Amino acid sequence: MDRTPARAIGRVLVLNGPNLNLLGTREPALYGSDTLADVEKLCQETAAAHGLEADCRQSNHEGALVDAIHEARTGFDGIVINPGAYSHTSVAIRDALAAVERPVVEVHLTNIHRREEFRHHSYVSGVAAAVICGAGTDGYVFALMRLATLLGEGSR
Ligand code: DHK
Repeated sequence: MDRTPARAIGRVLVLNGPNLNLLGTREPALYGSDTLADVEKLCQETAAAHGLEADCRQSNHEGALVDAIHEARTGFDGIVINPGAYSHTSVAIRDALAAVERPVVEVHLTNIHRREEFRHHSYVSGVAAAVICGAGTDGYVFALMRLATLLGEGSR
């Protein structure tokens, strides 16, 4: 089925958190060999194919991620976020996402539930419309597809 909408349905912020700038060289057995640039290219292409415009950002700093999320209050219709290790620690990022009132899809490259126990809980999951983990970089594709569906439904 061709799910490509005839017109743009929204702008999406794709946010990657700490250490994800090292993708490709960081523990490749866990996180794969694709670089952050590869992931961002994949996100741009997927977004375009689903009628979305993606703005991809990465930061190692919690406050910078909070600031970027706040920008979504006026500039974006939805958020894809891999909060990295902040998933497991950051009430500030969770609160920022809740404040923005935009659909959020949380992505983890790895299956956090098969890893150390401290990774099993994510503060972000409670404010996410969907959570995708363990699908590698495909997770970003699934996340953008889900946002396209949610935003398309919202515009009908
Ligand atoms: C990425 C990280 O950097 C870790 O801290 C998380 C997540 C898992 C991922 O799988 O993408 O625990």
